[in-house]
Amino acid sequence: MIVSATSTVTKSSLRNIQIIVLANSPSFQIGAIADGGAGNDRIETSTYLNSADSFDTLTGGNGEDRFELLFAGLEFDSDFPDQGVVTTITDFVPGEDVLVLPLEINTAGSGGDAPITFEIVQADDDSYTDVIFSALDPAATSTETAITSTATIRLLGTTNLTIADVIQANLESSSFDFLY
Ligand SMILES: [Ca+2]
Repeated sequence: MIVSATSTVTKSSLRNIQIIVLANSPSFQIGAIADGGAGNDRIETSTYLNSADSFDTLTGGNGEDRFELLFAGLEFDSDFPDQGVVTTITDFVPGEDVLVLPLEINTAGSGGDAPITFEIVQADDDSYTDVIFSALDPAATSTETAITSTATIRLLGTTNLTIADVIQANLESSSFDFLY
């Protein structure tokens, strides 16, 4: 595996599954690159959306790879409701790889966690497919219009993605005593 990161990176191997964990702390410049290489990999990222300048680029390599993406720090700003592309995966193969999103996202405001939903949008020219997730501001009151904030995971070169390729789970970042 290859990892180039300003994030905290931990690597381990469990039952022949290579595991890469990228944890982007709130104050840290991110924009990590991780490449699982051959074999079945689990690549986990923990991305703090608020304050990030650049985002992670992930490559699974050959094998059946599992991308577990955790996000935190989602803001609800009516001027900037879309966070844009927050993670790029360069070689996602539907039916072989799995994209795992959390059930909820930690928000930057006082509203606590917000449930997320997602939709799949394939580019008109088939050059990528976006998985766009969204959350409704949990702090909104019934008297104001709640802001929906969105962010995009871009799968470069991927077509024919289906909801069977994307699952939502109660993700927690792995914590191991790492053996390199
Ligand atoms: Ca791999």
